[in-house]
Amino acid sequence: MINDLNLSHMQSLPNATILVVDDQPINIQVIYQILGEQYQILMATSGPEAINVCKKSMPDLVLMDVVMPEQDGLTTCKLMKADSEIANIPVIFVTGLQQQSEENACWDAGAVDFIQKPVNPSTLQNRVKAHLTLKRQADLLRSMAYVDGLTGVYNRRYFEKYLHSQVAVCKRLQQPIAIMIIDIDHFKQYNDHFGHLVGDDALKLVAQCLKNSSQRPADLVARYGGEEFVCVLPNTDSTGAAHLAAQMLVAISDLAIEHPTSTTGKVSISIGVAATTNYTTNLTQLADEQLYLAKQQGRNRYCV
Ligand code: GH3
Ligand code: MG
Ligand code: MG
Ligand code: MG
Repeated sequence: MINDLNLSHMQSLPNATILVVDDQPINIQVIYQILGEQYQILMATSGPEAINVCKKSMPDLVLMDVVMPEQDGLTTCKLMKADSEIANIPVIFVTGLQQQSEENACWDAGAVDFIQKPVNPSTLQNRVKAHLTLKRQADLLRSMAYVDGLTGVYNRRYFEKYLHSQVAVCKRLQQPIAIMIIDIDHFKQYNDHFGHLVGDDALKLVAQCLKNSSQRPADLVARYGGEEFVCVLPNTDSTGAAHLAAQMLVAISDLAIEHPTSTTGKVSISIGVAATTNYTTNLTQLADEQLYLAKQQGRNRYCV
């Protein structure tokens, strides 16, 4: 996910990836010999390269040299902490600097720890292990806070956050943005007929189907609540959003989930679509109004 809420990089400790940044390859070699058997090691020999590797590979931890030509480790760490996409990656400084003031500068730059060169292998191993464990727990908490427990898609809290951030991105790039609100038709009757547990299974199937239908990496599907879902579509106008809505109706119909009391005999959805290039528009309210129309006009359709 393209922003600070990246949840796709939770890794177990044994598979953790560590980026080692040092302008002297021999120093990287020393750390590689200590950690290379347990972890996947990435390397960078300058600050700018380190930031590129972080964005591309999202390592779980960075071991950073302080003194480097061009852009030192302190500046690099500060840049990382200011960039929401990679700010959550913990940075440990590994340096030969001795002064207390220099050590303090490392903390001020946003480091989680500080290791002296020459490196004591046991200290390095144990500090790394401790920080990777903390990182893994933090990732897990973040994911639990933003993922819907039943369906596995994002929850409403994440939707609000994501929509907010993407409106800002689209405004900056002068691109349209669209959202959809998706509501399962006659779902109360479905539960009444099959029971809540079967209803839960249907919700899971619908959620996964909607997620699979969305096409671009920036598209986001979330559970809005109950039997309602939302979809955020950055850089999408009403025509593009309507196109996707039509595809979702077909995809849900193709699931062919039996629903004896619905008009089609299958579970169907209604969709309210709203798109804008006016970034102060309340998209959720607009989409909700369109959803209401879709229900009024007979369900199993979208309105835009
Ligand atoms: P409409 O076509 O107008 O949307 O009718 P509806 O029955 O889908 O709408 P209504 O708002 O009357 O009922 C929504 C139902 O969704 C009621 C509730 O039982 C069901 N529901 C909401 N959350 C869950 C859930 O987590 N699990 C299950 N099984 N059902 C849920
Ligand atoms: Mg150096
Ligand atoms: Mg509803
Ligand atoms: Mg409904």
